[in-house]
Order: sequence, then C-alpha cells, then structure tokens
Amino acid sequence: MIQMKTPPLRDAILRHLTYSFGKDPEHAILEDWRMALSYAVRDRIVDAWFKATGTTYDTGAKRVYYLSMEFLIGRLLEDGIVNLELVDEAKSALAEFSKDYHEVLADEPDAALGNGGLGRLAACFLESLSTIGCPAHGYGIRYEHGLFRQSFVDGRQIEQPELWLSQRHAWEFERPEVRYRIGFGGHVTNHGETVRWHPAEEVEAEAFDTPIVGWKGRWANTLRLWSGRAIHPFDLDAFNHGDYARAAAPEALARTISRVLYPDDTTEQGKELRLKQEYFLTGAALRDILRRFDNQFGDIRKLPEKVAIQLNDTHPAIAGPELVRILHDERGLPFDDAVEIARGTLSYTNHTLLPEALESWDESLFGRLLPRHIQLIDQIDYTHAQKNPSRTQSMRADHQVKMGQLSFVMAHHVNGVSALHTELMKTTVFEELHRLHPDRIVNETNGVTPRRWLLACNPALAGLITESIGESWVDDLEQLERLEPHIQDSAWLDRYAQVKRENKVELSNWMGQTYGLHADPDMLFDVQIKRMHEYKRQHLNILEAIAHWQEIRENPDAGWTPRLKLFAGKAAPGYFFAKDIIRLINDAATVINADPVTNKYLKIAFLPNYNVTLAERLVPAADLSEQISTAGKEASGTGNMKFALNGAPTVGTLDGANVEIREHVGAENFFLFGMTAEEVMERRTVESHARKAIEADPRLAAALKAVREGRFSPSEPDRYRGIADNLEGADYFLVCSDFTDYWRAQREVDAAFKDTQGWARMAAFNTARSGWFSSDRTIRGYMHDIWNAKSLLQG
Ligand code: GL4
Repeated sequence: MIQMKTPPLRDAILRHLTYSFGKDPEHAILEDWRMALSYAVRDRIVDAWFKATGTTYDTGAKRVYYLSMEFLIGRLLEDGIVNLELVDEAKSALAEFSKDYHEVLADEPDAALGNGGLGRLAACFLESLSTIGCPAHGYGIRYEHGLFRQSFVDGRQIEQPELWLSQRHAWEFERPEVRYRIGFGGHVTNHGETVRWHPAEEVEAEAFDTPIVGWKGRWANTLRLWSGRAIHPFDLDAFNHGDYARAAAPEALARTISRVLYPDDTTEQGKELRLKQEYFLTGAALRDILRRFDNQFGDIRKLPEKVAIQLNDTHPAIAGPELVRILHDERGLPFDDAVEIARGTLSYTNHTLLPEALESWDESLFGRLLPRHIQLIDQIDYTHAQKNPSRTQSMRADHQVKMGQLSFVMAHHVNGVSALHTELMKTTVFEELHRLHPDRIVNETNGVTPRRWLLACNPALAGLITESIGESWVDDLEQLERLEPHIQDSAWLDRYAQVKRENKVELSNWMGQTYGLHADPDMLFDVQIKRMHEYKRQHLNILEAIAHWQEIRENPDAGWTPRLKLFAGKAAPGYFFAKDIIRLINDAATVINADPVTNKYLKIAFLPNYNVTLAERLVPAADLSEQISTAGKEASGTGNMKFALNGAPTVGTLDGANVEIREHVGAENFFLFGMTAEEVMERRTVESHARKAIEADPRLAAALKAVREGRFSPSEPDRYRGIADNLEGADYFLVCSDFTDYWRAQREVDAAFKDTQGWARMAAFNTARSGWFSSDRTIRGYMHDIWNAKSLLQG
C-alpha cells in the first residue's frame, strides 16, 4: 500500500480548495470551505479504510453484511472530525481563514435516507461496527430524494421533496465498475433439472461507497448504496423517429427505482415500486457479496462460515429465496442444501409488531414481478410444512406472500429489539414458529452511538465527563458508572446542572433566531420528538397540556412550574389522523402561547422538519423525555436512550426499551405512568372504556370538550371533531384510559423540577447509568449471539 505523509489539516484544506474546487480563499463560498474541509477529513478516513480492508482480506475473517432499505445517517462531517479527534485542529484551521467552524458544519445537507428509528439504528450500527473493528458492509439504496421536507402552513403539514444531492456531497465514491443487472418479470423455463428465470425487464444497480469511520480512526467500514441506471440509457431508434419521450424512457424507468424513499414508517402499502426497490437492493447486494466471497474463498459451502447477512426488518426478506435461486438454479446445489446454506447465512431483525407494518404481498403482483421467487417460496413453505407437521400457518395464505413468516423460516436467528418486544414476539406474531423453533428468537436490545449522541452533540457534558473520569467512556460507555461518586459532590452537581442550562440557553437563542420563539431557559424543557403516530400518542401529550392550561387559567397563582413543551416529527403523507394531530398541536400552541394569563407557565412549540440534525440540537437541551406510547406498541425506541444519556429523565410507560432504561437508571429517576402491555390488552375488552375514563376525570372531559368545540380552531369549529370522536369512541390506543395517570406523573415532574439540586441529581443518575445503551454493546451482542463474528482490532 502507498504510504503518504499526512499533511496538517490547514494545508490539506487549502490544497483541496485550490486543486479540487478551483477556488482561492478570497473567492471561496461557504460550500467550497465545507467541501474542502470534508475532503481533507475524508483523506484521513480513506487511509483507515484501506488499512481495514487490507486486514480483512489478510486474515480471511468472517464479514458481516447489514441489508437495510434505510440508513438515516444525517450529516457526516462532524462525525468524521470527532472520531478522528480533529475538533480543535479543524476549528483553528478554519479560524486562520476567518471561517466559523459551526457555520461550515451547518452547510452540510442532512442525509435523510430513512424514516425514523429503524433507519437511524442502522446508521448507529455502522458506526459501532467500525468502532469495534468488525469487518462489515452496509447495503442500501442511494435515494435521490430522502424523506420529504416538512413545513407548516396554517399549522398544517406541507411536504416538499428533499434535495440532499442538489448540494455537493463529499462522502461518496462512485464505482462505475461495480454494476449488476437486476431483472424483473418475465418467465421461468424448465429443462429437466434445470430451472431458469428469464426476466423481461432489466436495470443496472451501480455502487456508491461511503466510508464510515469508527472512534479514533482505528477502523473504517463501507456503506455501499445502489443507484438505478438504464442498461441502454437511450433509445436511439425512437429518437431518430422523433419520439423523444420514448427515447428517454428506459433511463427514466431505471432511475425511478432509486428516486424516492417511501415515507411510511410503520405502515406497509404493498406498492409495486416498493417491491422492485426491495429486490433491487437485495439482488445487487447478494451478487456483490458472492463475488467477494468467490474471489476470496471459492467453496460455496463455506458461505455461512465466512458471511453473515443481517436483514433489517423484512424489507430485504427476498434475500432468502434469491440466495436459494442462485445456489440451486444457477450453481446447481440440491434444493435442500441451498436452503440450508442460505439459512446458515441469514438472520432477521423484527422491528415492530404493528399488524399494518407486517409486509405481505399480493401473490399476483409478486408472481408477476418475481415469477421464480414465488415458486421457490412455495417450495420453501412446502418443505417447512413437511418437516413440521403440526404447523398450521403458511407463508402463502390468503393469496399473499407473508414476508415475516418467510424471514423467520429462512433465518438461523430472529431477534427483537428490546426485552419486552422480544417476549411479545414469542407470544403474538411468531407464536407458532417460536414453538416449532424455540432457539431461534433472541433479544438484542437497541443502542445508540455515544460518539454522535454525546461526544459530538453535547460537547459541554462530554467535557465534564472526561474531566471527571477520563475519556475511556467514549468506546466503553459503561464507564459512566464512575460518575456516581461525583454526583454526591454538590459542586460537581452544580457544574452538571450548569452544562444543561448552557445547552438550554443555546437552544433558546437558536429557536429565537430561527423561529422567533422566545423561551426562558429556566422553564422545564419537555420534549417529544419522533415520527407522528397514534401509538406514540402525541395527542395524549397535547391533551394533557390543554388540561394543564385550563387549570392554570382557573388558578394562575398556584405556583406552577414553568414549562416549554417542544414537539417535532413528521407524519406519513397519507396518514391523515397523524396530520390532524400536528395541526391540533400547532393550533393549541397558537391559542395557549397568546394567553397572557398563562404564558409565563406554559408554552408550546412544534418545530418543523424534524431530522437527525434537529435531534442533535434538542437532545442535549431537554429536561424531560416524553416516551408515552401505548404499552406493547413501541418495539424499543432509541430516542429514549439518547435523552437518558444526556440527562433528561423520562416520563414514560412500560413499553419497549423504557422498561430496561428504568431498570438501569432506577425507578426513582424515572416518571412511570400508565397501563402495562397486559393491562392494555385487558382494558381493550372493557366496554366503553374511553367513556368511562372521561366520566371519571373532569379535567380530561374539559380538555376533550375544548378540542371538540373548536376552542383552538374558532374559524372552523368542527376541525377536530374527528380526533374527539376517535378518542371518545374506540380509542384503540387508550389515550383516555391512561390520561389520569399521565396527569399525575406530570404533576410529580412539576414538583420534582422545583427542587433544583434534586432534579440535577436525577438527571446525572440518568447519564451515569445509561452506559449499557451504547450501540457498541448491541453490536457485540449480535456478533456473539447471531453472527459469530470477531473484532479485528487488538485490545
Ligand atoms: C422501529 C420501532 O418502531 C422502534 O421502536 C425501534 O426503536 C426501531 C429500531 O428498532 O424500529 N420499527 C419500525 S418499523 N420503525 C421503527 O422506528
């Protein structure tokens, strides 16, 4: 390998400005500086990347492949700078050119190639895999348009296309030589033993590589994203006949595949293009994986020994039949052997139990697009039934292809993402398959990378921690335990509280400048940020706020704890109920914020366009973390972990990873309310449960009445009748039944926040005891329990 001397960052920036972008410092615009700094940082990442790739080849180590339709990576420049420990050098290098570090970082577009938690988890995992030194690739789609940009008009969500690639993107390397043909449709021929699929339509998948560097630049893995291209980009014949639209059609069609991310988080739409995207990602990834394997190892029977493929939810589940097709049809292995090798290689993570999210495809659509795969699925299903005579459920019931069942049968391990979720998998969706394969389901509780979610986003807290216990916590987060003795020291605790206050001041200033929203940093900053969904119950939060407002109005001098309620989150464009909740929050904020009687004590704001970058601003400044989903519905949550780590105690239900967070931080440092998952199921069977809850709680009744009668929508009094009808009627997510206890927990929060020292102690215990929620711990769990993969870093 070529060894080159690493130039000082300042020189590298100037070099790139000059020779990569053709600008001198006098004429460079902000984007030029951002690109020059990014390239200077990227050069150093590339050094680590080559070294890692070399080590992986030389050792013949097992490789991990993470297949995911979503990678919510956000900005990458600060990540690179922080992991390479270049913060000070970057700041002073830019200062030499009179450029502000933060302004340069803020110029980078936020890559939103994912919807929410599932995609962000994939991004945290990539970073942890690199930090640990586990040889790995992420495979995904290079969407031209990531998740839509959200704005509000009259309080309503407006969606605009996200154009993250319209600004220059510093991190990817195009690999025009790495291309695979991906087929769709056509027919299957049978000649004796030889079965062949002849696709009718083909597109090309082209690779774009982004290196992902780990802590201290000790290792870097690759995120390989596929972009669609036409095989014959231009129909010259059509052009020559003057049909210019038809001439350009092949190109347009192929590019459509990687054009947009589906903006639904937990609902499945069964659209043809989505299935094409799934096969496009999976087909290209498998071909790439097998090419690499063949080059290095040859003997295909060794595949499970050298390759672990993780399916991030069922979206890449077609990997099962596709691998069987390649091994059986193309390489001639017996069917049973092909299935066994595929199963030895694949494992599957389930991320939700919501029935509307469980992928199932109409068999005629599926068969039309993937005619050979549907035959193989039938064969897989049939042999599985033969071997398990007591089985009653099929992956091919009701003229559908059930991707959850298929994934389970084709995986050697199936994991849930929190302890509660994993147990519920065993008793609900996968009850039968779990009985047949009792060792297959394992739990790997989610985690978050402490580099991005503490070191980078909260430098003041990170600084205090490092000063107190040294820096080993950065890649060994459970070291945070060693903060506990400091919590007893009131001078230290004051400093801890001071850090939070400074973060709140910074957020207030930013909100003032950006949205004209003026918030007193002494208020309690109460934050709920996540996708909009009924099960996440943002409407429970706003109803409680309305009730609280009514109570303050009645009795303004009762010594209320001043509170700022912050919301952020996007609703799927077709999820009208969730969009109504957004509008209700905005409308309620308008009325309540304008009330001179109450606005010292209660303010509400919904910040637009929630994304990774906004989360990085809000998490360090939060006092209270709202994790209030209906128990049994949130598989894990990962925002909950980010808040706890940054010293925001949770008000929450016993749902998802909240359960484990409470166990770790201690019940006395967590505001618990609401029914358990079991109680939820029981309560649903009670007739008129919502009405009963409303009758029992006059505050709830009054808040609902205000919503129903248009108190917040005077120009259109009926606007929220739908929400009121829903809550007073079926109330599937049990907003009314949990309201009273939520109110109680919130008043406990109010009282606790008044005790400044006591609150700081609680916050600090959340930080000190959240070390277990590092995605490094999660990844080590996958490596040990599922992948049988090893770290290639010493020590
Ligand atoms: C999700 C879950 O809803 C969320 O609880 C979990 O933290 C995340 C990562 O495991 O996966 N499942 C889907 S679908 N979207 C999510 O965010």
